[in-house]
Amino acid sequence: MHYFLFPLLLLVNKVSSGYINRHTYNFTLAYADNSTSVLLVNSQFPGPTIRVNVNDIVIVHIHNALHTMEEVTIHFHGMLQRQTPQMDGVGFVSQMPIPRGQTFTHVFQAYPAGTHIYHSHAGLQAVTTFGALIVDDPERPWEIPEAPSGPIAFSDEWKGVDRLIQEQGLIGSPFKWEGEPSHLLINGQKSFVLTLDPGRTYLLRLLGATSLSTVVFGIAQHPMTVVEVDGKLVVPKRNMTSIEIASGQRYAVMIETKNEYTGVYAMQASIRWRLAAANSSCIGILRYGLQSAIPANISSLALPSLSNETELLLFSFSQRYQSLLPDEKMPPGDQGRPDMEIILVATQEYTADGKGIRWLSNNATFDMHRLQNLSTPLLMDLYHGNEENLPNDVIYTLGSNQLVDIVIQNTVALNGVCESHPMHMHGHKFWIHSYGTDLYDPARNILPDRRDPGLRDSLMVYASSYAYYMPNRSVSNHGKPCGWTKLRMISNNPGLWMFHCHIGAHSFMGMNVLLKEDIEHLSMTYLQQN
Ligand SMILES: *[C@@H]1O[C@H](CO)[C@@H](O)[C@H](O)[C@H]1NC(C)=O
Ligand SMILES: *[C@@H]1O[C@H](CO)[C@@H](O)[C@H](O)[C@H]1NC(C)=O
Ligand SMILES: *[C@@H]1O[C@H](CO)[C@@H](O)[C@H](O)[C@H]1NC(C)=O
Ligand SMILES: *[C@@H]1O[C@H](CO)[C@@H](O)[C@H](O)[C@H]1NC(C)=O
Ligand SMILES: *[C@@H]1O[C@H](CO)[C@@H](O)[C@H](O)[C@H]1NC(C)=O
Ligand SMILES: *[C@@H]1O[C@H](CO)[C@@H](O)[C@H](O)[C@H]1NC(C)=O
Ligand SMILES: *[C@@H]1O[C@H](CO)[C@@H](O)[C@H](O)[C@H]1NC(C)=O
Ligand SMILES: *[C@@H]1O[C@H](CO)[C@@H](O)[C@H](O)[C@H]1NC(C)=O
Ligand SMILES: *[C@@H]1O[C@H](CO)[C@@H](O)[C@H](O)[C@H]1NC(C)=O
Ligand SMILES: [Cu+2]
Repeated sequence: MHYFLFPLLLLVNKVSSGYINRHTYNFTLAYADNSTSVLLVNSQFPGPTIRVNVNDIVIVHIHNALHTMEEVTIHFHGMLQRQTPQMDGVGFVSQMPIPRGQTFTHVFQAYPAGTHIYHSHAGLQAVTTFGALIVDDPERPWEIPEAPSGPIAFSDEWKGVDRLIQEQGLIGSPFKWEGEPSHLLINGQKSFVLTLDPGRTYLLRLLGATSLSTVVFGIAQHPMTVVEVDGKLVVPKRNMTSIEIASGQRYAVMIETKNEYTGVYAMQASIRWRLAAANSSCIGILRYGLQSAIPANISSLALPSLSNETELLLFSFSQRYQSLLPDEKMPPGDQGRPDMEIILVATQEYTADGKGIRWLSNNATFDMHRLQNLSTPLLMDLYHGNEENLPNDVIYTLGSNQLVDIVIQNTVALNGVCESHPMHMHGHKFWIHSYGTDLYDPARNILPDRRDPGLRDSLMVYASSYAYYMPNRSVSNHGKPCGWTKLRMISNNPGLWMFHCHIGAHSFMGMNVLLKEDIEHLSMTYLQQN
């Protein structure tokens, strides 16, 4: 057990040398149209964009203005929260959930630069409770205009389905599935129009703000050059007709508009890795200037060619993004091996009564209701050396500055389908070391797939067999291995961090673990607000 004598209210004014800018935002969380289904930030959808420079101090007052007993937290997805793990926005883990009428103030340093998101981390609220968090780096290499629309967020919509009833069904006995989303939305709209000038190069920021869907996106006749992945610079990947954006992932891409006075092109976002509802694709328009008339019949426009699952798998397994910066290269390890390897076997099982369904990691499920009776957040307990409330079956302990590999082993769900899981790690970036089909073999799968994989914070664990579109599915395959992904990270950020599936339903059904990292060096800095 560790005891810490640091004063809890350590006020730090200067984080690094030089003048620090502070930016304050007021977020009021309330239901749209007084419907408990749709929870919005400041009545906007998507929520207001936070835009600051790297290393600035961001202050966000989160006010719970709901008229029910629903509690909220906001997570700043992509922020490392170095020295401020208590600002990570996970209920019962980094803070108590914010009750009705109360305000919680986040104060953190914007780091690293890039394209990020903020979203609710409570229940399925994030279906509508999200917005862009853009951290500019004055030294970023591109000097081109950004799309005047601002960041472009993809999300899914369940028309006529109440979110609270969805939540009840997911952890109820019997289990009741919410159904697939009825539509994808682009920036909250079913008919998004992006107006750009002809003959220029633009930067578009694409946000995977979906709760369930993995999206492929493209714009007809406008190939994309991917320059940034989850906020990190990558070796530019040119001529991408479409790109895959899983829940929690972000991309910055460049496109060139053609030298023509008028032009109207279709853009399209479609669902991959799940059996999508009919017409759930979202078709938007790119037009050159206001002078370009949008045709009355949109379906007369040619659609972009979007990769299917086979092509997406091929890309991720063999051609994926690479780190650009020399100081962001993956360490090779000792003859390929890390200091520590963790294998997480993800399974789906019935609850003891045989009617409910949960997701498990190494046989332990972690739905947040397990923590509902806590009166202090687990991180605060750890800070005070109190480990008695820790859910030890879902905690993985990391030492100081270790090279850690984590393998996520996918298995076939109860219905015989192997799903894909977009896994997100709080407090970290990691390298995707390797991907594989079927079962991970620690003795053989030692070498990375490629040199210099990209750093990111949200990856896909693919279904490499028994996926929904493959012919040989059967419930008798339940539990069989069906693909794995290995990430590599350095444990250099003391804290208690969630590592979880970013599919809202899967996380709600327990697909979460906690990384208890270098608690010897845990500090919680409270940065000054002015
Ligand atoms: C936030 O709300 C407080 C209290 O209502 C107000 O004084 C302050 O000016 C607001 N700040 C911003 C940035 O809107
Ligand atoms: C919103 O819903 C609450 C609870 O159902 C009700 O008390 C209140 O009158 C409603 N407000 C409006 C403006 O409809
Ligand atoms: C770009 O991709 C398209 C379609 O995949 C291909 O036909 C074309 O040759 C590529 N262009 C370049 C310059 O690589
Ligand atoms: C999908 O769109 C087509 C064409 O607009 C329409 O005929 C069909 O009914 C739609 N299907 C659903 C399930 O909405
Ligand atoms: C719209 O265009 C499509 C493709 O050109 C055509 O099949 C369809 O009949 C048109 N719909 C209307 C309402 O004109
Ligand atoms: C994807 O498209 C290719 C042709 O480009 C085809 O061979 C393959 O079967 C398709 N895969 C799926 C899952 O539809
Ligand atoms: C999970 O439990 C099963 C049987 O109860 C056991 O065979 C298996 O080894 C366990 N898996 C892990 C990763 O602990
Ligand atoms: C929380 O407390 C209530 C009331 O004492 C109890 O019924 C429930 O089982 C507890 N929940 C957990 C997860 O411990
Ligand atoms: C059936 O599943 C197995 C196990 O993943 C796979 O190796 C095989 O190719 C599949 N067969 C067909 C016809 O898809
Ligand atoms: Cu999942």
